[in-house]
Amino acid sequence: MEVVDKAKLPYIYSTDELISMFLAAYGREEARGSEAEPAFVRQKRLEIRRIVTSGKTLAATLREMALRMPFLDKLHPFYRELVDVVFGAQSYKHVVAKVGNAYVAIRAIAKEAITVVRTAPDKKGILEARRIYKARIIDLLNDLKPELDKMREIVLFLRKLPAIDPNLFTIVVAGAPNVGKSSFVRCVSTAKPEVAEYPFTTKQIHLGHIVLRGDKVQVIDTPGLLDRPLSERNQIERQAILALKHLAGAILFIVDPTPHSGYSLDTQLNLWREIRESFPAPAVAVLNKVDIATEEEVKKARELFSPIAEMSTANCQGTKAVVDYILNKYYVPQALEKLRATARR
Ligand SMILES: Nc1nc2c(ncn2[C@@H]2O[C@H](COP(=O)(O)OP(=O)(O)OP(=O)(O)O)[C@@H](O)[C@H]2O)c(=O)[nH]1
Ligand SMILES: [Mg+2]
Repeated sequence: MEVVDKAKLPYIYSTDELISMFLAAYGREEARGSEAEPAFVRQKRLEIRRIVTSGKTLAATLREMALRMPFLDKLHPFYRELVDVVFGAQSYKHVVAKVGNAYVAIRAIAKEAITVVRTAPDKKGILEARRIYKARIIDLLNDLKPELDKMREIVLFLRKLPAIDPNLFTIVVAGAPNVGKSSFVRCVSTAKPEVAEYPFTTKQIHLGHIVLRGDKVQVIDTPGLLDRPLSERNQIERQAILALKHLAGAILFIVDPTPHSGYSLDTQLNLWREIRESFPAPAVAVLNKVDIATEEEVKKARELFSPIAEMSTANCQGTKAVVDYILNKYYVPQALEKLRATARR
């Protein structure tokens, strides 16, 4: 499934820029042909060339813009859903189709203008045809303004999307604020985590990668996203958060059994329940900060969360075991299944 290829996204010209481009292409054509020809014939020929060139230039530009927009139906659901939340899938398709199809109208306008020029009885007729041709094209471009503006907005949005590869197995890190999520991503990432913007939050996500035997998996920490109940979100934010479900190979829920984070075990338990209900991916809980947790605190948290492991992200103790557990349990079977599927083909 396709990922948004930012390098391939088109530059979106504004109506004004397109009008300038059109007029420049029109003006570029110079008189050619033999001096022996009557001036009127030469003028008609030049006019027709100007109409053809300017029409073709404009039509090709509009088409190219539309063709380079990501094809929504082929886009990975993670990206498709984000685009849908912001712009609406129908609206997106409409905008792209309208810009892409403008060439049909341009061609028709040019064809009519050429006929009028051909049959013009005198110089005045040619000038009149030219005036009408230019005016019609400019009208058409002005009509396209809302779509061009929208398209530019869409491209800006797509350029800002985080460089998440939804085709990689992804561990999504969740948990109340301050429990050690970012520390965990730092502990297990092979390189320094990248920071990216996530739609609708001023917050950023941290994107780490784990390279194992030539294979790569993604770890993402989502500050401000998976740390509060969905019921506290507005509709748009909720949808944007739920788009994460298309990524998660597994969810790692980090619990702070100590009072250190400032969130009680009850609060964390509610969040844990909600995340398990809202996301289809398998979720596992793990206890953190065992370096400072009392035996009593750990015991209580164990009972409530049935964690798969205990760790301390302050010194990265036990974090590798957590990753190994998740990969062995959820990634390896999936990778093997993929391998078998390829072998069967
Ligand atoms: N003692 C101890 N402190 C820890 C441990 N892990 C994290 N901390 C501390 O807890 C605080 C929060 O850690 P972060 O990794 O930023 O936690 P977070 O969940 O990413 O926090 P937010 O992004 O604010 O939600 C920091 O002051 C860490 O130094 C741990 O294992 N032991
Ligand atoms: Mg953090």
